[in-house]
Amino acid sequence: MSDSVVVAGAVCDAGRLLAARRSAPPELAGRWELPGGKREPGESGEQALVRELREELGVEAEPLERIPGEWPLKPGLVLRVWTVRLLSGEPSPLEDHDELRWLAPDEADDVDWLDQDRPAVAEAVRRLREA
Ligand code: DCM
Repeated sequence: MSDSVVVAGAVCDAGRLLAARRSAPPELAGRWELPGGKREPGESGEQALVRELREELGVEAEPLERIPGEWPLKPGLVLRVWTVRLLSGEPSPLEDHDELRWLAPDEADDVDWLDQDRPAVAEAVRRLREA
């Protein structure tokens, strides 16, 4: 059986990256992540990401490019990440998060990212610096 997929967005706007602080479960609460969630049956990764960002942040967003790689979360579950552009709305922590921060590249290490998100965050920040 193929792995289940968690999709997450490196949401970039005005040269900054969006970080979201998890409110649950207890072992992850307080750590920061790229917002996203589990892909559902029948969805593409991009479709799942658009849905998750709508539900969690209340925004309409467009996945741009997949960040190469895939990071294991637990057996049978992997994380995939896309760069994302906001189309409309101002992100707010509607679901799963209790705080959001827009980080400039030099601020990217100011928050305690989930370990599994760190490679994708580093790549997104590298792209922000180049842009
Ligand atoms: N997850 C992660 N990194 C992200 C988003 C999610 O490691 N950027 C993990 C946390 C959970 C699982 O994926 O173990 C499912 O996420 P959620 O609870 O948000 O659906």
